[in-house]
Amino acid sequence: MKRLCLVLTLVVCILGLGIAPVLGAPKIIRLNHTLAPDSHYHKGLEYFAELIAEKTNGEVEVQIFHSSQLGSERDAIEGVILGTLEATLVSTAPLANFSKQFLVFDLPFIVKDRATAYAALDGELGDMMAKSLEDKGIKTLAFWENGFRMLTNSRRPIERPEDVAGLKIRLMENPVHMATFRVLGAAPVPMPFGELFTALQQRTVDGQENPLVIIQTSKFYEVQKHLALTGHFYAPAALLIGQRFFNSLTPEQQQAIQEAAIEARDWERQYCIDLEASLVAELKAAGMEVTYPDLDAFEKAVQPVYEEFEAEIGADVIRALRGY
Ligand code: EAX
Repeated sequence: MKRLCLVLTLVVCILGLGIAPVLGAPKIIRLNHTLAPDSHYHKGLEYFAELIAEKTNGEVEVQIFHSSQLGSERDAIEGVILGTLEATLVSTAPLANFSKQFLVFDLPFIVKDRATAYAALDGELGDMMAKSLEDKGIKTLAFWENGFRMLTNSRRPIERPEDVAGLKIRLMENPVHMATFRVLGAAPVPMPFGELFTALQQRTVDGQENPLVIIQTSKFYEVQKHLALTGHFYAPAALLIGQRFFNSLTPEQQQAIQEAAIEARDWERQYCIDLEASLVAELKAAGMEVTYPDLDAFEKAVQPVYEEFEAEIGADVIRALRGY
């Protein structure tokens, strides 16, 4: 009898220990991204976390891991699929390895201005892209902005497409991006972002391409002399959360997260726009030499990429993004 009491007490204690933190403690969303703590992603995510804390009265907490602390963008997407990571903010380019619906945004010069990109991402095209991830267990909360990508390198100023030939350029893992630089005669090197600074520093690659805000906050100006304002790709960012995790939350918590994702999206997009005006001057002051290449010539030079991918992406989808 005594022993039974002891066992029962133990069981109650163990159960109690297990349940108490669950009842009292917040639900944790661990969110990984690859950029620096002063990047547009991180600032937007801090606001996102604040909004969620407010809207759920602290029931849900977002813990942000910057600088690829929990892995590359591909690792993070896989983590969200497997449920080993709750959420991530990634460029849409690596998502093309999981769903072809994303490829259209990777075409060079397809997005001419932000208003067009936002209308497409917040409308039918964005819905289609989000839907294509659902059967993988990924819920897309919103499309944020990474930005218009600019080319940097350590070898020479870029004015014309021919200047790119022969350069080793690090790219995101994306078939359309790779094809674009191959058509320009460059040697494309796919590599996770977390390895990029060292690769540039050690000259394993000659150059890379990223939005100005990343060139600034990841300090690429320390290891790259030449900046060409090409804006050749527009990179959206996708805020992703695991569907199974999301389903484990109450409807009120789910709504709070969804609202916060949209509010923080608008905040982050505006932050990017406001910042852009000053970035060229700042990068010049940091020692970069800036060129304004012949963009018509670049656009003409990369036309074969459209032919290469038209069948795979769909002529109607390409037209939809071009004509929004
Ligand atoms: O999504 O890998 C890249 O160059 C991306 O711009 C970065 O990871 C942010």
